[in-house]
Formats: sequence, structure tokens, C-alpha cells
Amino acid sequence: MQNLGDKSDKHLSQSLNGHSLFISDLHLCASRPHITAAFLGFLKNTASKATALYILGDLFEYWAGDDDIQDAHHQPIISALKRLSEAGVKLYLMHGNRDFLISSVFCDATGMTLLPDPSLINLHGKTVLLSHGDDLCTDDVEYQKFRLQVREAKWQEDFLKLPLQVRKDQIETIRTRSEHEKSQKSMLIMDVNQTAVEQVLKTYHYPELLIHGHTHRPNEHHIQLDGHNITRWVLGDWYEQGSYLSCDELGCKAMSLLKD
Ligand code: LP5
Ligand code: MN
Repeated sequence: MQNLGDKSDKHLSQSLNGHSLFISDLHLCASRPHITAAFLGFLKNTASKATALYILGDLFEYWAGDDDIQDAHHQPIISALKRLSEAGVKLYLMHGNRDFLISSVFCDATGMTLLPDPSLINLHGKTVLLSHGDDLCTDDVEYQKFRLQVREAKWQEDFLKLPLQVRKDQIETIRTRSEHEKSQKSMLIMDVNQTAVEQVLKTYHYPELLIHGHTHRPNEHHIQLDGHNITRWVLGDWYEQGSYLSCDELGCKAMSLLKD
């Protein structure tokens, strides 16, 4: 994935009122250096032309706590995000199920604003609901139980008191268990639940768009709900190749970082 140029940059930069980019599920880690390089290239060549960049969770393979900020793999990522925010691109971050321990030290170091999940925004005149997406996977009962536990403030406070290496070791154990359990779960169970999607759309008064990641099933779904036409965009992961959603006042477009 060397060539990060993209054919529609010209079209996008011509948009009078700017454009915003959405990504999620990059799962950045030291063992996939080509993906980290692709992300750094994306920030420099693509995101630098945008009004705003929204990272909707799972930027990292996992985040053990903000005291891991000095890690050699994390440093160039943090510096690149900081450069972008200082250049005037608005940077927003939402927690994913793997990096929900990202906190104010990381946000201050990068110039990112943390968004709650879900968040309703006004995007180039449209109402858009943003989410990581894991909360919508309500059929995955075992995961939801786990989520409830690790999202508790007290649990996190206690966990963060452990030495960094102990936390990383515990995370490795969970990762192994999660990979095993995922191999036993059906694809249907690990997708969003339609009723949960409809419920959140009703709660947020029928936004025009819902954008989320997590399921790694990039797609554009059209929903008719109580007389409203709503589009649900699902962002792709960055395991093999980077992808992003670009939105301006004319609409949204799913884009890929081109492979050479
Ligand atoms: O991320 P993805 O898509 O691969 O899988 C998710 C669900 N799995 C997870 C686990 C993460 O991938 C790995 C851990 C991230 C680290 C977080 C840092 C802080 C937490 C530290 C904990 C010690 O989120 C997976 C879903 C899948 O999405 C699809 O939606 O199915 O869920 C699971 O596989 C979870 C299992 O079903 C249940 C795991 C129970 C573990 C119980 C241990 C409890 C003890 C916790 C305290 C040590
Ligand atoms: Mn996720």
C-alpha cells in the first residue's frame, strides 16, 4: 500500500464548504508497520485537505492506558495528529471497544476532541449520528456483558492502577479469549441488531445519516423508518487496505487508499 494518492481528491478539494472524513477500525500496532505508514500518509496527503477528521473508534489494536503514550510505535502517530490539528484540521475521536481507555493525556497530546458514543453532529447541513457500532450489536450477549463491566468507571480506575505491563498481559489474555469466542459465534450475532439501530435512530430524532464502524462490513444501507429515509454507512477496517468515507454538502462517498 505505497500509493496513497486518490483519484477523487481533486473533486473533494473543490467542494466550497469543505469536506469531512470518517475512519474507524485501523487497529494500528507495531506488527503491521505498513498500515501505520498508510495512516501517516493518509494524514499527510488526504486528511490535511479536509475540514475535519472523525476517527470512530479502534484507532489502535488496543490501548492499555495513556501512560503508554511514550511507546515508540505511538510517538509518530501522535506527532502526525498534532501537526494536523495545528494546521487547522478539526480532529475528533470516539472510543472503540479496543481503545476506550484513551483519555485526556492522549487528546491533549494530539489536539483531538473526544466525542461520546453516540454523538449527533451537524455535518455540512445534515444531521448525522456517529457511533463506534459495538453498542448496536445487542445479539452478542457475551460481548455486551463484557462491555458493561469494562466501561464501568470504577473498573477502569482499578485497572489503570495496575502496572502497564500487567495491564498489557491481561489484555493479551482477553484478546486470545475473544478471538476464540468469535470463531464460535455466527456472523449474524456479530452484526448490528436492526431493532437496536432503529431504537437509536428514534432516540436521536431520525438523523439523515448514521455512520459507524466495528463490524468490518463496509456498506451503505438505506432504511425507511416511520416515514424517514435514513442512510446507515458502515466504515471498513484497515487490516488489508485503508478506507474512508468522505462527506461534503453533496453527499458521502466511500473511498479506498489505492494499492500500487
Ligand atoms: O474487537 P473485535 O472486533 O475483534 O472483537 C469484539 C469483541 N472483543 C473485544 C475484545 C477486544 O477485541 C480485545 C481487548 C481490547 C482491550 C481493551 C483494553 C482494556 C480492557 C482490559 C481487559 C482486561 O471487544 C468480541 C465481539 C466482537 O467484537 C464482535 O462484536 O464478539 O467480544 C468477545 O469476543 C468477548 C467475549 O464474548 C467475552 C469475553 C469475556 C472475557 C471475560 C473476562 C472478564 C475479565 C475482565 C477483567 C480482567
Ligand atoms: Mn471495534
